[in-house]
Amino acid sequence: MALKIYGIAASRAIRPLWAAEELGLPYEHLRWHYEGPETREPAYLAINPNGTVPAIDDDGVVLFESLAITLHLAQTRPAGGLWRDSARGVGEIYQWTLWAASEIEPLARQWFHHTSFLPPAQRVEAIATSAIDKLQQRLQTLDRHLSDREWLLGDAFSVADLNLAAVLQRLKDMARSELPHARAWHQRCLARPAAQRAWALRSQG
Ligand SMILES: N[C@@H](CCC(=O)N[C@@H](CS)C(=O)NCC(=O)O)C(=O)O
Repeated sequence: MALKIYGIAASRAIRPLWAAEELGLPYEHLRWHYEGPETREPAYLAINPNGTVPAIDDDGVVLFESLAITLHLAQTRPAGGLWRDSARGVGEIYQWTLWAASEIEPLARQWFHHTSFLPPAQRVEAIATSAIDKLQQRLQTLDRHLSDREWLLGDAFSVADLNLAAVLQRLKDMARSELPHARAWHQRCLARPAAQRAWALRSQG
């Protein structure tokens, strides 16, 4: 098959899986766990030297970094509707994707690790509290932006929505205020049939 997606769905591999489902792409899903053993083998390290998931091999284009992968899939299949052909549209796709990666994901990760993921003895409450507090101001920014539009770029779903919604997958648990527009947008994103199909893969490992 032309497109291979490496990594179990219960990982950041959900992002390329969701993108592939949105675009209607046939793909081979290599359900490898981020703890190994396959991702520790030289054959996988030649694909992703970080040893992390996800990675893809798109007919010879080999990439790691989940959000770079979704951008690549969207851009190379413009008929799929996730990309834009205007300078403004492309700029906004990068803006929201980099905002997700740099302003949201590190804080969301700190909060999740220090409330749930790490063994209790390794959790530091002060790190979780500081992260969740900083996130609130950014979530308010998102809520204001979405107050007069359905999707990040306006009236149609794009890869920017996919990327930010996936990074904010625990939005409901992270929000400390009403955030009506952000919550409604997040529900719209996750209710999409392609998102549902991708998330269903998580129960299959
Ligand atoms: N920034 C990378 C992070 C990749 C990453 O850390 N993936 C986790 C799974 S969600 C992983 O493979 N962890 C295993 C490890 O760090 O060894 C991306 O977005 O693709």
